[in-house]
This record gives sequence, C-alpha cells and structure tokens, in this order.
Amino acid sequence: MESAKPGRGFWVTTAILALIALGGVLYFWMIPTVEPWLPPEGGHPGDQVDWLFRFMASSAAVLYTFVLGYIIYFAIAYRRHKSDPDDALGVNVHDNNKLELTWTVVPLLFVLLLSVLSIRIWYALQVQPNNGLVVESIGRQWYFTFRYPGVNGEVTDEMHLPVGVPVTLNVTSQDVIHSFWVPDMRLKADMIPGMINTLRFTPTRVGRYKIICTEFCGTGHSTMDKQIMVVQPAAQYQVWYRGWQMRNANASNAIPTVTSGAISLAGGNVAAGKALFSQKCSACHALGPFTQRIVGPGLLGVLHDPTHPNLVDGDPATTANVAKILQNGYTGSIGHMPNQAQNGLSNKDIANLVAYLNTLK
Ligand code: HEC
Ligand SMILES: [Cu+2]
Repeated sequence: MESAKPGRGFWVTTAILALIALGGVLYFWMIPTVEPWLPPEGGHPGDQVDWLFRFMASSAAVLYTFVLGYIIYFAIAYRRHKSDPDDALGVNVHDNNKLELTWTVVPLLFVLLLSVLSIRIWYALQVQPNNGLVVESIGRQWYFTFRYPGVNGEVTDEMHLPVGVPVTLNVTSQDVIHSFWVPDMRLKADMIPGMINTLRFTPTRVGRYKIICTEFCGTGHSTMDKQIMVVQPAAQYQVWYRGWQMRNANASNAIPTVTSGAISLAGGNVAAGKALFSQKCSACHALGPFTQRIVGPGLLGVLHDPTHPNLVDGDPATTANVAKILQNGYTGSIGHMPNQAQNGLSNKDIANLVAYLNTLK
C-alpha cells in the first residue's frame, strides 16, 4: 500500500495545473482584446457587467482546471497496481475536521462574494435612480416604438440618446411578451403587457447599436432586429429630438386600445393622417398600386381605383370599411395587418388616416 502523503508527482501536477489555470485567467481578462465575440461595451454599467463576467469566468476556469486535473491525477497515481491483490482496499480516511471546515467555509465565502458583487451591479442597473433622461419603449409584433418627454405620440424608427447622459428606460409591451436586448450595452429586459421593467444606464461611446428582441413573439420574431440605438453628441441628439417634436406635433398621446363599434370619421385631418402614415404604415405599405407590395399591398388607389372595388376582406372600398380594417386588423392571403392597438392608433388617428387615404389616387 502506498503512502497517503503527496509525492513529487503531486507537486509537478499542481504546477502544471497552475499554469493551465493561469492561461484560463489571462484568456478571460484579455477579452475582448483578443476575442472578437464579446463586443466592446458601449456604456455603464455594461463595463461592470463585463468585469463581473471576467471575474466569474476566470474563477470558474481555475476551479475547473484543478478539480478536473486532480481527479485525473489521483485516478492514475492511486490506481490498483498489477502486483496488488484483487481485493486490495484503498486508504480509508475518516473525520478530517480541518479539511471539511476548509472546503465548506472557503466556497461559502466565495459564493457570498459573488452575490455581493452581482447585487451591486443589479442595483445600479435596475433600481438606483439616476435623475437622467426618461425614455419608454413599447414592444409590438414586430417592432419597437419609443416615447420621449416632450414628443407627442411615439417615435417609430430609431432610438436616439445623447452620449454621457444617464438614461432611465421603462419598457413594456402591447401584445405579447418581447424582450429588449442591446448586446453592446449589456442591457436586457423582458417587455411584458401590463408591467413596466426598468433599465438604468449611461451610454459612454458614440455609435449605432442593434436593438434585438430575444423572446419568441410570433412569426415575425426573427425580423425584430432591425432597429438601432443611436448614441450621439448632445447637439446632434437635439436636432433629431426637435425633428420628432415637429413631425409628431399632431400625433395623439392617447394610449391606444382596440375600441368596439364604428369609429366616427368626422373631422379627419389629412395633414395629421399623412404624418402618421409615414410613421406607422409606410414600413408595410407603398404609395403605389395595389400590386406594389412591401408587406401589405400598395395603398395609392385603395379608395378610388375602379379595378379595386373591394378591400382585401371582400367589403366594398368605402371609408367606413377601411376604418374597420384599421380598427380590427385583418389577416388574409397577403399577410397580417395589425389592429388598432398593435399599430398604436387612437380613434382620432384612424379618422385622420382615413381622411388622408381618401385623398390618394
Ligand atoms: C406589419 C405590416 C403592416 C403595417 C404596419 C400596416 N399594415 Fe396595413 N396591411 C398589411 C397587410 C399584410 C395587409 C393585407 C392583409 C391581407 O389581405 O392578407 C394590409 C392591408 C391594409 C389595408 C387594406 C388594403 C386593401 O386594398 O384592401 C389598408 C387600408 C391598410 N392595410 C392600411 C394600413 C394603414 C393606414 C396602416 C398604418 C396605420 C397600416 N395599414 C399598417 C400590413 C401592414
Ligand atoms: Cu418580439
């Protein structure tokens, strides 16, 4: 029987494992300098999130290397030799209090340390007020919209932010669960109907960052990665912000829901309808003939084309029937036309849109 005292082989193994572990630690701390898969962080506390990731990953590399390395080493060093009898027993070790205390207390302290570090970053990311710009984002099938203080209605293309200014971002959804993800900012929050989740951060690098939905939300989910968070110098941001203030001057602030019953079309404002159309409809509808499709059909002749007497749902092309499609949505052979709530339309918006569509020929 061999001695239970570690021999030279044990110390050589330990040295080799220490070298491998050191390699693992260096690897994780040098990301993203040496590894392009982690994009450089665009903001704070994204930098802290990365720090925590590096810390956890390099600790895990050390643990993994030593645990696995020693399992392999001991299996080889203390195997049964050919010369041992078939029923040879190993050394039985009982009740080593010092050892048991060590392997309980050390991991306990380490796990506590990890939780303290994680909770601090979670607190900065979701709870700690930052008195900065408050922006809202609403998830819809299948795009995001944004609300800014001082801008009527919703911003429907990109999300712009001034660099260096703290942001409180409140997210929710109007239809199904989506998830708001900006990998470069290390930001992710579920968008849940009827609930508001908050992300707090400060963009620190000018640039264009993808906003991606990471929760399967229907057949269009995979296309929900087209919008961008644009971080820019304050002066440029102001130009963009004033542009949307003007563009949305006539937009309604009402929280849109599906209403029942016919919508009154009296007093529809063509100019307001035109502005709304470019925000909410032009991504899917061209101002061309019925056959000129984007997602939905071209709408140039929707109310005044003799070759297009009926709407897609078979009803005659009248203003009341167009309003009905805007109210209820319609899914047919061409695709899915979102309803009033999904498009974020108030009754007034629908009256304005129909007034505008009625001028197209
Ligand atoms: C996500 C894409 C999408 C958006 C956004 C969208 N539509 Fe549609 N729309 C469609 C599709 C697809 C159809 C055809 C549905 C079918 O028949 O299969 C349609 C059909 C229509 C029709 C019926 C056309 C006809 O000739 O019968 C009208 C009118 C219409 N949409 C107006 C609008 C307006 C106004 C907006 C903006 C508030 C809008 N749509 C936003 C996809 C969209
Ligand atoms: Cu989604």
